[in-house]
Amino acid sequence: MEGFAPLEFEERPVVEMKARAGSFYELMRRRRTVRDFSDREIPVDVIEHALLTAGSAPSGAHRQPWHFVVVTDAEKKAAIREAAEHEERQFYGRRAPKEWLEALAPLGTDANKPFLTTAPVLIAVFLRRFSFVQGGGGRKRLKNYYTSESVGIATGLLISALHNAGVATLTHTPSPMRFLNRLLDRPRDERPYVLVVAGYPAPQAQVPVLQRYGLEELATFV
Ligand code: IYR
Repeated sequence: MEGFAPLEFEERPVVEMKARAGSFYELMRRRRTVRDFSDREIPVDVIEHALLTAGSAPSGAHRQPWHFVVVTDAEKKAAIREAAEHEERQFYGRRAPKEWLEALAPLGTDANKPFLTTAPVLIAVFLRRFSFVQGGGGRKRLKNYYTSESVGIATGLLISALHNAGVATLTHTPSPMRFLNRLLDRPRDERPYVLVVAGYPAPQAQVPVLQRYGLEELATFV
C-alpha cells in the first residue's frame, strides 16, 4: 500500500440501482451446489477472471491471505480423490457423530467423491497465516489478520464469479485436508481452506430440494 488516490466510484440513478440489485439476486438465487459434474472442459480464461475477482476481496490489513491452486491434471486429480475418499471413509464410517450424519442424510452424500476426477477443474484454496517481506537483511515474517473472514469472502466471490460465467461449483471440505499441502506442494504454514470443484453440471444432475430463508427470517431491520 502506497499513499492515497481518488476513489473511482460510479453513482447510479436509483432506478438503475434497484434494477441491478434485483437482477443480481435473480442471477445468484439460481446458484446451486452441484455434486454431479460433466467432464467437459471450461475455458481457462474464465477461471483466470474468476480468480482475479476472488483476489479483489477485502482482507485484513490488505494482507491478501489466500493462495489458489488450480488443478486440471488428471493424475493430480486422481491423487486428490484417493486421499479425500480415504479421509471420508473414516468420517462416514466412524469419526462423524450420529447427529452430523443425520444432518447430511438429506444431501445424499457419502464417502465416494467421483466429482474429484470427473470435474475439469479443482481449485484448492489455501489460507496464508503469514506474509513474507524482504527487509532488515532478510526475509521477514508478518502475521496476517482476519484470515478466515478474508478467505471466506474471497471464496464467496470466486463461486459467484464462476456462477455468473455459467460454471457450476461445489465447495468441498474433505476433513481433514492437510493432504492437499503434500499433493500440491504448498508450505506447512498455509492451511487448506476449501476445495472448489468447478465445471459444467452433468446433463441429468439433480440437486436436493431446499428452501432458503426469506428476508423476514434472515435479517432484522432496527
Ligand atoms: N466432508 C464430507 C461431509 C460433509 C459435511 C458437510 I457440514 C456438508 O455440508 C457436506 C458433506 C463430505 O464431503 O462428504
